[in-house]
Amino acid sequence: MKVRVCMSAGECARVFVDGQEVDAIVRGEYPVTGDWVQARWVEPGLILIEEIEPRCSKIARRAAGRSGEEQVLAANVDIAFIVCGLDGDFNPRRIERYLAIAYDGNVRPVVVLSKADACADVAAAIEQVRAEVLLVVSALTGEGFEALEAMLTSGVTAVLLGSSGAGKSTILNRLLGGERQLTGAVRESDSRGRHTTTSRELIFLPNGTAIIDSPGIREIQLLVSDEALGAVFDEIVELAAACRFGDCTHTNEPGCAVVGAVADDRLESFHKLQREAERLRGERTEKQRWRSIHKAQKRMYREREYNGG
Ligand SMILES: Nc1nc2c(ncn2[C@@H]2O[C@H](COP(=O)(O)OP(=O)(O)O)[C@@H](O)[C@H]2O)c(=O)[nH]1
Ligand SMILES: [Mg+2]
Ligand SMILES: [Zn+2]
Repeated sequence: MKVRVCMSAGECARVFVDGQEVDAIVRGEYPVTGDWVQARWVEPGLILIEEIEPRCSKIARRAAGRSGEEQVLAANVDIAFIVCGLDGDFNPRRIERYLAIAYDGNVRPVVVLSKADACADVAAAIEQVRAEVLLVVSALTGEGFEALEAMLTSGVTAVLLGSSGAGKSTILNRLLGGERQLTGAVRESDSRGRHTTTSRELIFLPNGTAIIDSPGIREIQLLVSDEALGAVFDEIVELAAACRFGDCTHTNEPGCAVVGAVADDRLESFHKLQREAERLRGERTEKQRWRSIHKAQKRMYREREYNGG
């Protein structure tokens, strides 16, 4: 049977079977929250996950640590709410990173500027964000929730992205009308990265919308395509068509149509993310190359053993 994963922790997971959460064990590749999987009962109350269905979309980043691999955080997501507080959390550059991740994973991004009640000049903040869809909300007053709820129709899967303290769980609680997710006060210097939300978990709103609340992602390294970056910085791509040189890097070339037309910090951000994505993609292919060499080597040794040395 085909069921959906609502929580994943390596070899163990939880899945939805007929609206009930059931424990599961995994044979083979580990699934992530939101995955559809082929599974069967092994005993009452325990499911065996045998195979992961191909993913339609994903939220992924470069894994922390040295592996350099892609780490998928959530699968089969329709909308990514990129939550950014209009308090000290506000950071347009971070929003650009999340936008790139969403576009790269084939997920529709919606920027949600939260804690509107805590901001004196919302218009000035909006001015600094470029997004196809942008909502301003306050979980305290309920401002903006009508627009938010209008996007959450039955059958939709949404994920809440944003740094720790952005207000994700508070938004989810208000949508649920209860206290399902733990919320926590913003820690001033959260250097050890303890999060109040500890696991990505898929839960359902009463109308059938699936929502994945994620713990604040501390480090978001961009393992994304140039196309995804182009979607984030679409105005730069558009302007670049008028640059004198086809391979203009928009740094110091004569006849550049981008420099001067785009805010300096935004162009700087574009260059920075482009360099980062290029570097990480390069590292990844290098790692893959070595891995396949090692595999081939092992195969060779094995064959030699079979053939008597
Ligand atoms: N003033 C104000 N504070 C909020 C709002 N939403 C969340 N907060 C506060 O921000 C802090 C972090 O919220 P939380 O939902 O736990 O953030 P998360 O880490 O993104 O899940 C908590 O102290 C909340 O009370 C809001 O709309 N207005
Ligand atoms: Mg939270
Ligand atoms: Zn240029």
